[in-house]
Amino acid sequence: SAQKDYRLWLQYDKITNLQVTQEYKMGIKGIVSLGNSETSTISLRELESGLTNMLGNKIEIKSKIEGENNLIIGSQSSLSSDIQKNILSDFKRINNEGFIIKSISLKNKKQIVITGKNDVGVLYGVYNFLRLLQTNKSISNLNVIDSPKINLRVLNHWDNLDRTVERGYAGFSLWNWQKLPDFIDQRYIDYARANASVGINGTVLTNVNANALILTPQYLEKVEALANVFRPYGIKVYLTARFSAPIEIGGLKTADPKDAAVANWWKEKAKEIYKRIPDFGGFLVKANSEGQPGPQNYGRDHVDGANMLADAVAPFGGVIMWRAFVYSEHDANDRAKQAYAEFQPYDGKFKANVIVQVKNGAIDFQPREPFHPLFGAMPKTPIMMEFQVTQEYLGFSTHLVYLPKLFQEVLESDTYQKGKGSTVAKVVDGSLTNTKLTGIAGVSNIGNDLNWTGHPFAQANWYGFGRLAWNPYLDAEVIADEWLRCTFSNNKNFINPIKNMMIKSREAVINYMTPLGLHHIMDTGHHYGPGPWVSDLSRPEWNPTYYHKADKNGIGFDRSKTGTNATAQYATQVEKIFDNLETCPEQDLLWFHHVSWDYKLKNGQTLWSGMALKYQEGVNQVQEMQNSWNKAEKYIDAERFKEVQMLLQIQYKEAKWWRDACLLYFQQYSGKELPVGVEKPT
Ligand code: GCW
Repeated sequence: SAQKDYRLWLQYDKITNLQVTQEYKMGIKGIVSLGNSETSTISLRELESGLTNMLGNKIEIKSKIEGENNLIIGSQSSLSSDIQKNILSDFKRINNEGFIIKSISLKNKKQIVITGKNDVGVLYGVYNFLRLLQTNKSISNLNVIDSPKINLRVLNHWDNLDRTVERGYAGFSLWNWQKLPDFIDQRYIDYARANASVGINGTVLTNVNANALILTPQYLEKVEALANVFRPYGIKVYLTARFSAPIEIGGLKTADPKDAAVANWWKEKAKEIYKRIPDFGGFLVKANSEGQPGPQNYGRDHVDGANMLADAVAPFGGVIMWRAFVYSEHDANDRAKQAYAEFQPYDGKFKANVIVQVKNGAIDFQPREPFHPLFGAMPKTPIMMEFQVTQEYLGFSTHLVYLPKLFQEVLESDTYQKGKGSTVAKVVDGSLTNTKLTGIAGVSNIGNDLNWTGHPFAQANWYGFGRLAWNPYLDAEVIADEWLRCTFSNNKNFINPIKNMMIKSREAVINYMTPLGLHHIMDTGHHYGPGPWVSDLSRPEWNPTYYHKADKNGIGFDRSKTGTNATAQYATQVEKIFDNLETCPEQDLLWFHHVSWDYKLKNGQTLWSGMALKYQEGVNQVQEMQNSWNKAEKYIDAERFKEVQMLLQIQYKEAKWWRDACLLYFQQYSGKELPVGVEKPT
């Protein structure tokens, strides 16, 4: 069953429900594949093996449509005109990557058509069709018409060339640079399948902090080999571009973006890359951030740097994903304000193929952050979302935390930038400002562990990221339901309690780590476990004490107008809500306000008691997760059951560690007893 771990949500187990199997066997008598590209071959192969495994018998592959109840797969142009007639109007409703799954009547015979404008759309349709079966949905009267709402749906691998992964907790990098380009690991193919099955269409192979070596011919040859594997799955390859590459590998004296030789070096580099990889996606750049080189080293700005690179890839249709994750020790009064302060004035100044990549919150991938104020604030600039799928601040791959809940919360947040209903999702899918170039990135949690992601449930975060990248309006609970059925079982006695466990897991981690708007109090450097006491780091804004500001008077970071006025970076309606203690959501209280230990929470508890009880609640929630999981044993394989059971036991131990460490530390300032109901530290 290590196999099961490896197969992710593409298990294709034999369906146990007889009635369901009966329906599928009646409804699928043969497959007719009309395409002849590599992608169509993949579609056919996926269907064939998926159906064979799920139904327990082989489905006939037919060279032409004979009889009824065939699955006809092929892109629009490959369909005969009598089939096209049935679905012509549906093609108007999909974009280039969309698909149509439809029951039609052809010469009075019932057939199912899976189509799209091109073969990748068909492949997405095939995976969706297989998912219908995996989740035991009826296929008797199909009419699914769907398209991705975001153009660039990419994973960001923080993988270094030595195969270490920055903030990676699932082994080493998948990319075996030493054996590439000639050795194609089966894992690359299975990685592509998994991504395509949820609609991910891009991958940045290298760490934003990586060196420039990846851009040398020796490595580009290897990148090309990976691109060739991923291409038929609809996945484009991107690379990080270290800004100082012209010096480090190009032999130039400078990397000044205004220097003609530098601009030319990048143009030539782009040409070289596109010669190997004609559909290369473009570059992701971390510049002048946490010590990385950038245009500011030469007195230039982000616009100069991004536009110079944009010019280099524009002739080939490439994009520049320029990160807005910047902060500096020189303006340490409030790190949360810096990205907005630096980037917002650049609105409208970037070239058309630049998209600014913004983390979901203004600090750094915390268990909870209010949405980043840049969303909606740069209407003339494409802005893409950066989520972190790897759990840097959320217990690595040891803690079970279902992240789509976090992603959904951010996407649903209302920026009010164009009045009520201006959600982050509408910024990201471009509908708010009619932006054509749109994107979403997830910092990958994938490594070479047998199960890819370290924790079996961390697979759900990869899956869920992909589903939300396809459609940022999906509900996290629906995604959890799908994932559980595809990954484990369709038995509702398993699904219901375990789904509930997943849904609650995100609030649990907030409760036992950073309740009520606390943030960045993890131990230093590695960010695992509590460290609210750390105060001696070289840069002030790296210290947990900088973020919680606990003292005898109270706790919290005053970002309201009596403090750093970070709230002013939001639209007025939002600013007012956050600014005012009465209206500021309690979940963000200590993010925006410094309040006294006696401050009365909405439920009547004092801040101190309420906070202590939240820590306890987090611990209790992990215990409930354990109880739910223990009841799941009889529904799933022993190996994954045991793995999750052991991991939950660690999580429970560490939830108590968090509670005890934080409460003992903060108690020195509050000077108060723990309230009834909070267990004494052991
Ligand atoms: O969260 C911080 C991480 C760094 C990371 C950086 C970034 C890749 O601690 O490890 O570097 O963010 O996003 O650039």
